[in-house]
Amino acid sequence: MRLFIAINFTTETRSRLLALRDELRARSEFGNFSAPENLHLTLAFLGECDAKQTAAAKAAMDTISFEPFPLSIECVGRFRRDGSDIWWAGVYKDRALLNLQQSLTDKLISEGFVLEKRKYSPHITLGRKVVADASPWKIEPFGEMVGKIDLMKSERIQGRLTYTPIYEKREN
Ligand code: 2AM
Repeated sequence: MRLFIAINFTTETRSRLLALRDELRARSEFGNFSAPENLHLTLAFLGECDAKQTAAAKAAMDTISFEPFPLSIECVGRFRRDGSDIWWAGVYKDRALLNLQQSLTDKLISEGFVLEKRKYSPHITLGRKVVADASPWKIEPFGEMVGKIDLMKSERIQGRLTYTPIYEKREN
């Protein structure tokens, strides 16, 4: 199973993200844009996991603790790629979010996972392979309180990228 740990959003936040996605799409010549149900914020990408690793990921989630914290979406930006870019909604680097991501990744590493070493850059992917006549822009911030993180399974079902929550950890 291909797994990652993420924050999922309320219907309200999701629809505001969709409006950003649509604005981006309107300015684009081309792009694979995220399906509404696929909008999320990744905390850690685990990759292909067997049953033992899946159990270890759940154990890591169980051992961390966090208080509810505000998540704020503040801009639309991109990662430059040759010819086409990944566009995303940028998330404010709130101390509580960074602490949660750090304690989770520390725990996962101690459980034996090999994780990406790049500095965490919290983003919600809106589109991939995007060719757009646009520059990153700031938005009126919006967001929600976060009180839960999910272990997500990623798979292709009839060619469609599908993410399914398989385990959750709530604030405590
Ligand atoms: P992305 O949106 O920037 O591609 C599921 O693929 C989630 O895990 C996505 O949010 C994706 O981020 C993230 N992810 C992080 N590292 C990844 C990797 N090496 N391969 C695929 N997805 C990765």
